[in-house]
Amino acid sequence: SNAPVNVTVTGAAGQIGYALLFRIASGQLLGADTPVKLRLLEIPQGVKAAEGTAMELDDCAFPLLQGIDIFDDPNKAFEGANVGLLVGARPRGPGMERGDLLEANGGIFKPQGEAINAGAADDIRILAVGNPANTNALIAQNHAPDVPAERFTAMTRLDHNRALTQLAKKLNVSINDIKKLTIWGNHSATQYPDIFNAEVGGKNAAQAVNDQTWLEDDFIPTVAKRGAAIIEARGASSAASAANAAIDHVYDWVNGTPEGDWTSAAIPSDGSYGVPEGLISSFPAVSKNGKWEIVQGLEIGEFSRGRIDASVKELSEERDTVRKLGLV
Ligand code: NAX
Repeated sequence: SNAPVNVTVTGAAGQIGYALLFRIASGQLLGADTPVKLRLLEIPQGVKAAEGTAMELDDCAFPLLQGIDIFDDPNKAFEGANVGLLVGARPRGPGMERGDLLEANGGIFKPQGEAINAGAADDIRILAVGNPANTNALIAQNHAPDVPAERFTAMTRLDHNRALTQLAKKLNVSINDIKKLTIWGNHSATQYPDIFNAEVGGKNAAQAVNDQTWLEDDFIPTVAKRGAAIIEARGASSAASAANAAIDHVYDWVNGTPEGDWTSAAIPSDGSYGVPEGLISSFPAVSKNGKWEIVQGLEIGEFSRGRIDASVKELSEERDTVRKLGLV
């Protein structure tokens, strides 16, 4: 008898959308007791495919799914939204510079931010998945001045999950033995997966690995370039794993992270760890009472400092670019 939660998904007809919607409708996004209503946003050319996916969702007869509406207007799609998964984005085309990419995505995330500001529910929570995810989240946030800034987040959970598996394989342990791993910075090739504060079976993970060459030449590039490796192998970019990470991020945000561990989420910086205030940067994060908090007081060694600073510098540059374009 819980009230249904309105979940708006943009880019619903895309490949991540296809991997995501069935899991939301089955209760994995919010929990097995929470009914959901889906609000799908597509561009006009994508509406028919979204209708096809909606037919399949109907055919699953999910007990928790209380409705599906499809829109090509962001103002309608975000009306009453409690959760917004911003998946649809403009991919980098041939010859496109980073500035062009940011500008093209500004054309998507600015009106979506305005629509969120105008019509979303008071408890709206936003996760930007579409790339460049951190800066897209920043653009939307800047056009939703009435929504608390902390409600705008971007996804680095896929990077976090990738790092967990790589570390577990190296140490020949279970995923469940690893705690307190962190992805810092931008969801891009500059991201920094940090094992220096991580634990394996209660011991320090970096000491357990004790192999700086593996760390620098194998682990970090494998995690950071995993997206490209998936494209190379699959002939298409990560979809089911990206959808899975979006589910993990929102589930933890709403339901809380487990005691004695943290996860990684790109959330607005309060200046912690030298990350300029306001940047939506990945941090070690716990969720308590429905809010993300940055884990404080971690020791950052010289190696980590350099890597974090490099990724944060890239985020600052992206912010400068979208400022010049008048998008934030
Ligand atoms: P697809 O191209 O399969 O789907 C994107 C969908 O978005 C399309 O159906 C398109 O019609 C729709 N769309 C475009 N503009 C829209 C708008 N203004 N409003 C609503 N819908 C719109 O891409 P897919 O593989 O699903 O990936 C989606 C995004 O996720 C990409 O930007 C991709 O780079 C990003 N990713 C982010 C990841 C992360 O970890 N943060 C990992 C996976 C993925 O690469």
